[in-house]
Amino acid sequence: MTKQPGKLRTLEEYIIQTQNRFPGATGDLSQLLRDIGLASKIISREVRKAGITNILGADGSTNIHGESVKKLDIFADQQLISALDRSLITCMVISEENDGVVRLHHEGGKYIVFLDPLDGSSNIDVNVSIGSIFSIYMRPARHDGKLLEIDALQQGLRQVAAGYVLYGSSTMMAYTTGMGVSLFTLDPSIGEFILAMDDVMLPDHGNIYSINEGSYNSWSPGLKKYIKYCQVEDPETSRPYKARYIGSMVADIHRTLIKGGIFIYPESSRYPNGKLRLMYECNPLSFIIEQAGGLAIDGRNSILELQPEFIHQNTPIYIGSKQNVLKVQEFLKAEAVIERA
Ligand code: P6P
Repeated sequence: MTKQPGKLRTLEEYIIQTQNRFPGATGDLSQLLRDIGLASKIISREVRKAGITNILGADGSTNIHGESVKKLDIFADQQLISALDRSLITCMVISEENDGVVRLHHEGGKYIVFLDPLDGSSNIDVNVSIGSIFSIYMRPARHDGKLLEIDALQQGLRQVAAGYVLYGSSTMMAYTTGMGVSLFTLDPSIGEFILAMDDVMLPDHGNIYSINEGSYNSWSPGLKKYIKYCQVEDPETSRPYKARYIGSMVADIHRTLIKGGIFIYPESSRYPNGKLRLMYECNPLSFIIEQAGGLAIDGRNSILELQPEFIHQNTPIYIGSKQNVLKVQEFLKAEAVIERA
């Protein structure tokens, strides 16, 4: 059951109070989370006024995936990276907006941070919710103290913290350090994130499925059968399900965290390895959902157990309430058996 907090608690107070539960804590991770909190407040301010200033629209450049880059993407990337650079505890940043790794000024920093600075940016011009995603790893120790790009290629299981900021009807931050999921709402009148929910747990089953049905023809037979299963009337299992797809992963995952159900971005003819990125979309959001009692798989294996081979790697993802993910896995496995027969 998700606990509603008692007295008003800011993000800063909450981070310090949870840090005090670990006597050996140095305060570095707390500082890193505060840095991200500050940067996201600045990004939120720009997102809110994007319709007024001429910050909307592409700036003509494209990111590593060939997607046109909106000016807010660049602004968000710069704000987050400079916030992390200032506190000298992060050594390297990998972001969707930069082809290679970004080595920060203090190469001795103990953390490696992955960022999707402004996920869903294609929705900026139509005023649909967008979000920032972050994923934090410890830098592996090396005898020679060197920092190599492969130091960033760690399984999602090794994340020390992860979270997102959703710029929606309100600005909300969700994060986890492996001790459950906490949810904060930004109160713009005081410029503080206020604790809204603690130990967030998503429902074990939900009657919402979320997938881009435009790519139906390129789905696997098992996935087609699963979506048809969701659409059959059955009051016993609260079917037919509702279909909800925002096209902004942070918004679709946030709804899944609160209401339950399943979000799917499968492999397809256009995206043979899926469209979404493992390190800065799927891993952090899978950490959040699994900490809230849900599941996240690539169709066969746990997302968090995937061993990355390169920093911008894609993966298919089936993520959400445990029962919903287990059910789609059943359909995918049955298809695999038929194919082998
Ligand atoms: P499609 C946004 O561009 C994004 O990376 C995710 O936020 C979102 O879930 C997905 O792509 C939407 O992709 O192919 O359905 O438009």
